Amino acid sequence: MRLSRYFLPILRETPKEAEIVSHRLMLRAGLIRQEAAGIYAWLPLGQRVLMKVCQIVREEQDRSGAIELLMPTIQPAELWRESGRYDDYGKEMLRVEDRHERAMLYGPTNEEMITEIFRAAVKSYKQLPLNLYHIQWKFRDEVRPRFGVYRAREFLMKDAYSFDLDAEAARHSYNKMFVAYLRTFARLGLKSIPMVAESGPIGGKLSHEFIILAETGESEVFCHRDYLDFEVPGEGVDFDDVPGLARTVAKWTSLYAATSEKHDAAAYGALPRDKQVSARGIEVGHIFDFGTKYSEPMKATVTGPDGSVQPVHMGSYGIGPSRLVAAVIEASHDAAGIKWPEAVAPFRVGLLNLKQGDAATDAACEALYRDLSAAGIDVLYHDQDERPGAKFATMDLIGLPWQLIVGPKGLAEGKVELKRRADGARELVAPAAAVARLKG
Ligand code: 5CA
Repeated sequence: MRLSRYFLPILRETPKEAEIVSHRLMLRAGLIRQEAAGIYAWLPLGQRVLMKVCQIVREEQDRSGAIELLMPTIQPAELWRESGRYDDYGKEMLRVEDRHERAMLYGPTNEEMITEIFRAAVKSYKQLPLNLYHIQWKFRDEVRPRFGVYRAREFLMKDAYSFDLDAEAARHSYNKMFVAYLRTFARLGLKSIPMVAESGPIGGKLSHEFIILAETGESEVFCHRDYLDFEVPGEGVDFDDVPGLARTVAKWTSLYAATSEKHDAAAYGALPRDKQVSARGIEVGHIFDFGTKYSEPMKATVTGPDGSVQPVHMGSYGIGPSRLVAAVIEASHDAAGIKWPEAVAPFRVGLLNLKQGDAATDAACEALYRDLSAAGIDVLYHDQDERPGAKFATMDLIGLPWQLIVGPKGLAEGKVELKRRADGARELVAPAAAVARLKG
């Protein structure tokens, strides 16, 4: 992509309203723009990151055996009257009326709708287990939307819903999501810790929040330090291995870890001093096992092996991809801007032409742009007429993992500069060698 033909509205000034670094950087780097309180447009650069986060979430859901579908954002109130949540949800729910004066709502979550889809099609235990998920916008009329997309009113959620014959099978479905979550956050370059949590309006007794430790986190959390060094299950993890997954989950829940709502000061106090971590955290995922809370009132039943008809056991599993974009920035930035991990970077390479209009420099940049693009590498080519200093500042701000810096001085010696954003490491190499390095 040539910057001259792209849409990247960079802000030179730090926006006053932004209290935390990810919000400031997202506004400045032209990732998002606020359209109303807690409601954001995703600009092209932000959209690319969001889609990359979604793709990783999707791959790990699919790997665990979950199946993707897509439910609407607008739901009929009737469904929520069936579960009894229509009145419970209160002011957080955005209620609308259609032209026929039917009560509708903008979905804050989808337990009711997925239960309706399930009960229309599944009648026998032989069709279980089943886990259906979608990635769709949600609306919650939060009292205090803040920190940009971190706590928004409209936000993207991956929500998965599992269906099983009994509580034991449901536990395995829960464990599958638990492990898929550990893998998902690790692939995003984040260290997540599952913590015992309150289940709130979703319900159920068993629930874990996946927390990223960060100073700006909204939650107060307490955990055992050893979690920070636990190994995340690899790509080859067998999601059908019931005892194997149970062991992994047992290990990841064996030590103390709780959010403030579930904090047990005595249990925490009993940990050795040097193992106590009391910190702030960002909730990036939340999983729930709520048994028959929805299937019973909504009559989502299956015939079991013994011929009896019984309500299915359910769980739901949420991840916030839009919040994750902010969480990745909170975890990876410096004073100059964002440092995207390769996995979610909007482009892999920024190509900087330090002397736009100089025939040799232009030609070298064009050749690099062509060769990198041909190799399938996403390049953002800064081909505008700006001072080198301004180009460096823009590239550091938007945080692409690699900068390829091309100027007349280096070219005179047959060299270009390759800079790694993560640690600022620089290398002078021949243009062909730079391409080879970036391909590798
Ligand atoms: N139905 C369940 C699980 S599918 C559910 O709604 N869970 S939740 O309320 O915990 O939300 C799931 C995830 O969505 C959270 O872990 C968080 O990452 C994200 N999320 C929730 N509220 C917001 C918000 N206001 N802004 C951004 N992300 C949010």
